[in-house]
Amino acid sequence: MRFDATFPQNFRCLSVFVAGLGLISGLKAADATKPIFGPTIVNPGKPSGARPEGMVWIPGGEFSMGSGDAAEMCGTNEPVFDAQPVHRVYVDGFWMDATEVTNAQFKRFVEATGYVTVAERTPRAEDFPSVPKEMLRAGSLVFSAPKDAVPLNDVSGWWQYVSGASWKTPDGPGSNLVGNDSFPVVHVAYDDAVAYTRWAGKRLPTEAEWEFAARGGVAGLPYTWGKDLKPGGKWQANIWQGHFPNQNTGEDGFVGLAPVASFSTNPYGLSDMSGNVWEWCSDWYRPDTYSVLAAQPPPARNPTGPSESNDPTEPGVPKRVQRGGSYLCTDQYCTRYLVGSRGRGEPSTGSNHVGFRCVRGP
Ligand SMILES: [Cu+2]
Repeated sequence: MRFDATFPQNFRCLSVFVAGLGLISGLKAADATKPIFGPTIVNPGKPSGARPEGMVWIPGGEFSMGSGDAAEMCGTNEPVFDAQPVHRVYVDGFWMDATEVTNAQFKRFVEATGYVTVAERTPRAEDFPSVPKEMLRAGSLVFSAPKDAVPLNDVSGWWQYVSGASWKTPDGPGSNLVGNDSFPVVHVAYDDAVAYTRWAGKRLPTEAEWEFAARGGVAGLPYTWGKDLKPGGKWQANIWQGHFPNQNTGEDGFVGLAPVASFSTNPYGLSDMSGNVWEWCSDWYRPDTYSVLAAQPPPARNPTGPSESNDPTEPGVPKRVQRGGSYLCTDQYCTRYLVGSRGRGEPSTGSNHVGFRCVRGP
């Protein structure tokens, strides 16, 4: 539900906030002992074809997928049980965009096709019968830092539905993309991302492909770059420093979004697999996806996710998986920039911290 009079309740998972842990039924807390990550067994060989522009080869193979740290959290003290248990998964090799899709790339797509994104379309009264007509305005969610500290259990303290906000006016009417060609495109709904991938002859990654790629062939590390948050005192990703959500010190070099590839790449040559913007994956979201796979003989081969979504924190609202966290991630609120953790979003809901990247077969 991109637009609804009950805002902000339906937008909770944008950043990704979840209240009511008690609602997550059927999930058990992880054992006190750490889950064991097996080695990553990388497929040999390379594709014979030429490397597609802007993409890197992800060899695929077998790896341990999931989060090893039950202390990871999202929202006010919600541990990431949905990323457990760690289980064995196999994925075939594929090409992946080295960076998040940029404004310049998305602009070429829109110019070639005339595509109008979900955020630019005026919501139809018949789709939102309970919403007063005057509130049916095209727009999207924009992060807006409050002046002072606010309670972290109410996302309306920092998310605003801005009429007229879209990929080309990311902060709302009057804003533009001048100088921002190499920034990740934002305010893209799931359908917008899929439309772009089709035009580009690509597709969205599955969640398993995304995590295999993000781990860079290395097993069981918490971050895409290794085991320490700030090796050598240096930030490795565009996340939040300061006090969330009212004060961002920009210690990593960026207060808001960063141009893609502003930080070191992972071993596969991928940029920003942690932080900057959340990235859409093709799987439906369910918190029990991993426990279902873990109960089957390993490894799960090229998993594509459950056949339908279920998010017990918002019953009836379908969700697609998002991965990687964003520039708003912080240990004070949401640690889902960690490589094994998961996010999700309602497919028609974009915001200024959600984007995507594409993959394609060899
Ligand atoms: Cu986060």
